Amino acid sequence: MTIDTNTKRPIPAGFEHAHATPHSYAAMYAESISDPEGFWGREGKRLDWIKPYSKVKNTNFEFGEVSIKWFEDGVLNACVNCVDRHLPTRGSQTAIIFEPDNPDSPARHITYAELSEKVNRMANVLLSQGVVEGDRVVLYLPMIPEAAYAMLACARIGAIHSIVFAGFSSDALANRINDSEAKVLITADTAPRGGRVTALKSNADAALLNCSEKTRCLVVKHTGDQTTWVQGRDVDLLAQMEQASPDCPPRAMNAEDPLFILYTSGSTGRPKGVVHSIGGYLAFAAMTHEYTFDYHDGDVFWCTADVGWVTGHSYIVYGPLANGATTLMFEGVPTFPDAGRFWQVCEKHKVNQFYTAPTAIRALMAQEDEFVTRHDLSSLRVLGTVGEPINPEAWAWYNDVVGNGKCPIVDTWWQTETGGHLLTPLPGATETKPGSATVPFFGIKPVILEPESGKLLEDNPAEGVLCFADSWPGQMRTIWGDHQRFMETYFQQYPGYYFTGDGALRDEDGYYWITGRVDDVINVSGHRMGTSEVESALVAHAQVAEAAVVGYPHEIKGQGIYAYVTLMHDVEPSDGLRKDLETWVRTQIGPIARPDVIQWAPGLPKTRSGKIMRRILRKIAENDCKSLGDITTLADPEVVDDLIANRMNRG
Ligand code: 6R9
Repeated sequence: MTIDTNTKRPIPAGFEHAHATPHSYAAMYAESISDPEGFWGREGKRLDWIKPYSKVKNTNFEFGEVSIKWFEDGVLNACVNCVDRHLPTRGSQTAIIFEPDNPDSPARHITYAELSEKVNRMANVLLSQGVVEGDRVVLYLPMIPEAAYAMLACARIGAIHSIVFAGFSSDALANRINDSEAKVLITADTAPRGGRVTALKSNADAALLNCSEKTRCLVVKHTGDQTTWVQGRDVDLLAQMEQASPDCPPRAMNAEDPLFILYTSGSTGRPKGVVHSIGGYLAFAAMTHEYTFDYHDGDVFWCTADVGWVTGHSYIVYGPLANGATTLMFEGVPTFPDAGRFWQVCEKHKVNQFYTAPTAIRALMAQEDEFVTRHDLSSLRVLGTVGEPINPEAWAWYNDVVGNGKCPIVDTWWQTETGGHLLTPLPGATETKPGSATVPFFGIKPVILEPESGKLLEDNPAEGVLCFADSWPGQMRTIWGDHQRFMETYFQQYPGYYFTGDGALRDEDGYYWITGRVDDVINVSGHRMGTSEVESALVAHAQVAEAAVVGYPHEIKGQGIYAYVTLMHDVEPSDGLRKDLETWVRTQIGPIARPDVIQWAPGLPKTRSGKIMRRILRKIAENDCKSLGDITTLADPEVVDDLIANRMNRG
């Protein structure tokens, strides 16, 4: 069955009173573009300010002078906005529903009053450990409420949190602790996920061997599993919280002070510490959460991402809590104990908005529909996706089988750098097309440029690189410790624009379709991975001389990791060595970076100037060997024949 992707799907019934309707979207969007000061000046008021701002927007995209400031003289506290201000009206409302990995363990409902108490206590523990305003605190935690407490506790005292995804290895963790010069690491003993257990604390121990001796380690005893304990360095966080006062005055922070750092992969070099600041980020996360999901008071909102990624920051913690929502935190995985878990949890907690990644949808779609249909999903109103393009088949299954044709699908395009949604349908306002992220959010000015010349393509249809012509409050402010790299990465290639690294097509209706990354970043199950990171890990192995990594189409993951490896001259390839390299990359970066395919390459195709021709390697990995294009510039064209003859994922 081919799916018609070009005809707009009407807005389902029941969204007549949505926050945005076709008419109001058009009017509000027009205003947001013609008068950003007025528009955002009003929207900024969705937050509580200790001292209101008098300036709204002060942004400059000019290379060499890039500077992004919103609400710059305003004073506020993010934690107060997510917790304290809800207490008078919502103290006994559930703020966080915690659904544990094991379906037989009871769920926990944490009210706003309890959230306040925990966060205040944790903030006091941080203060007692010497953490002061501006200090960095690295979080290496499972999907447990303590992760949200820790984020908010940092925000309360003006410390900057940096979450490292619990699936990253100890080496990756150490790099991030060192780059951010963190004073404190917060981790947990062990993390159950999908019935398996990750030894977080022992990874943390290994990481801390390579960090400053002064780094303290606060440990959440979550499972109670035995771990080693370093006297004087390790602190039992929950025990300390019990001793601590439940009252910690919030720090008055400037809108432009950093709220968090989140490391993300780029096309070159080490992961970049993306810096988001308090006022603009929080206002944007709250506003997008409300409009994109048509969130209303009393709704139960579930974003299945991990807090280690930006999606978890904006749409598990900051956006929903700023809006006084009930947000669900799920410790487990979609397929444990079986492929019905997501839907069982939706039914159990009467979830209204459900937000997940295409990779999860594809994995579940491959199972019997009965895993879905045996559950009562009538509470669902809006379904969201994020992280990678959704293929029309997965979109249709999500729409028909999960949403029963009644739930608008919001395909939200955004990035760690953007803080929140930039391209997305709004449930009551935008007719959808399967696979398209549709139209810009309020205040967002997307453009398509010709990749080579940078020429602005104004007519429809247009295909090229996706850039943005002006700033929005949730935009990242800098790369931690390297503003020059920030400017070079995002503002140099196409002067005057923010460059996303994505390619896109704008169709006759003005709808945007993301065509994928145009740089050396691949997207594995919605996780961003720099091919250069995997290459660096491989060449760090004693038996590897050279490596080149590309993405190739993978049925479930979207993209798989394909590594071409040249061994040292005296090393023989073997299956044992292949396994060794897989394990090696896991320990260097983490399981998500493990190559799906390792092909032994006696040589790599290079230009005469020594540049690896990835275009050719991509084609071979895709089994598209007939259209290799021009290979006459290669120093040694024969290596290509060998690579084709020995390609690995035949099919
Ligand atoms: C939020 C998040 C960002 C990259 C981005 C793009 C891809 C995200 C997408 C999408 C197509 C969507 N991406 N959402 N591609 N359709 N709806 O995922 O942030 O981890 O920084 O990744 O993900 O390629 O540039 P991040």
